[in-house]
Amino acid sequence: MNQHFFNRLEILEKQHQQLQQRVNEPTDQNNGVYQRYINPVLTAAHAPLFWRYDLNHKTNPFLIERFGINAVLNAGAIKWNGKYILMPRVEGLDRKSFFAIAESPNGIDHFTFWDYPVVMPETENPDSNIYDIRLVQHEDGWVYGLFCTERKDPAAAPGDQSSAIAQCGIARTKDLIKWERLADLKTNSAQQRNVALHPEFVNGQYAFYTRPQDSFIEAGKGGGIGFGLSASIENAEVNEEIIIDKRVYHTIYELKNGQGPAPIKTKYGWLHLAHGVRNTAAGLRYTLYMFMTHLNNLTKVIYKPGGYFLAPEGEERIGDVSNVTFCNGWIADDDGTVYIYYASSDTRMHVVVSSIDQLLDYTMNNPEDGFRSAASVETLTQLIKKNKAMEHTAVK
Ligand code: M1P
Repeated sequence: MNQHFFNRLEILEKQHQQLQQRVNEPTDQNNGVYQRYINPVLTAAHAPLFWRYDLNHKTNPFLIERFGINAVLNAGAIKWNGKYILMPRVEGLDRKSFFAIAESPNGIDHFTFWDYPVVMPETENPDSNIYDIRLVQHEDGWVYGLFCTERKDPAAAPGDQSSAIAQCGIARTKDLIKWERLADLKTNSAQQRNVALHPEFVNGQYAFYTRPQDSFIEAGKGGGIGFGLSASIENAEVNEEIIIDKRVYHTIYELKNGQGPAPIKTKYGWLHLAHGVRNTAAGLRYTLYMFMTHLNNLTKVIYKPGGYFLAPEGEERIGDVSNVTFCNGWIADDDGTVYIYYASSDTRMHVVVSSIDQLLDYTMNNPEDGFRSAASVETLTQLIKKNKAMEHTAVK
């Protein structure tokens, strides 16, 4: 009897159980738009022990971790059979990402992985890596997952082991278990990442939010978040990409931006959550921002508060790629509660809880970016004057 094996296994099982059953509490900070929570909702440590260890003491006498998980990040999200579902990018120690599904009864804690990872079929051109899925329940009856498929650049010079091509992979399902892989999205852009599918038909066609990019890392002349239509989803092809949200000098999205999850429909317009990237002396900084598009003209941005909506704080600032918040999944409940799932520093998943009313108020009433310091001072001065004026009225 290998007592060491069984002692260690008992400790591991206890730790894992405690993590899964840990109750998440709101932090004492609430900025009026959303409530942060103390604990991450999903981490590498949430991966089941039976993924990571050969649990047979004869074949693994030292109880060595055989399949390590490096990170759990950038999750798509959907409400499914009354459960809050996350479909994160699970990254092994070998750097390969794959998808797996975790469910929670309440959206803020007790996220538990399903037993098996998602088997995502390949196309005739196998993916080297797949990640960052955006899940959407489309009005055609399918649940679609749009994700980044990455392959080595066939034109890479000899010895170049890092040039890659990113494109949008498309798959669909009726049960989140069996996935049908469709052809990758075709566009006129050299590469694509951060593509999401609009939940409704537009002029009888499928509508895509795209992020054209010149190369694997650089958006370049790609310009920003694009929008385009395709008659087919089985062989999706967007021939014209209209840039609806441009990169702008001296903003939090000056270097790159990208659509987050599919937008949420409200009576005032479509609410969008996106990420913006700026450069700093310490490297790239990814924050989240919001905007709203017109209900009947999806290419028209009608509200866009200046600055970021959510940025990494505290421990969130540190990880595999530090100073990053990234969101590709949110869930709007029927009662108006909105669960926003974001990853910090390409390492773990968190939630903030908001509501449609709060997100509308924020998006429609927070000041726009004036693009100059003087404009910011003017905006601030107006707010101060308004508040000072109240000191002499009964509205206190
Ligand atoms: O490392 C930060 C993010 O970088 C990429 O996003 P983008 O294409 O907008 O730069 C993605 O690889 C994403 O997964 C990652 O979180």
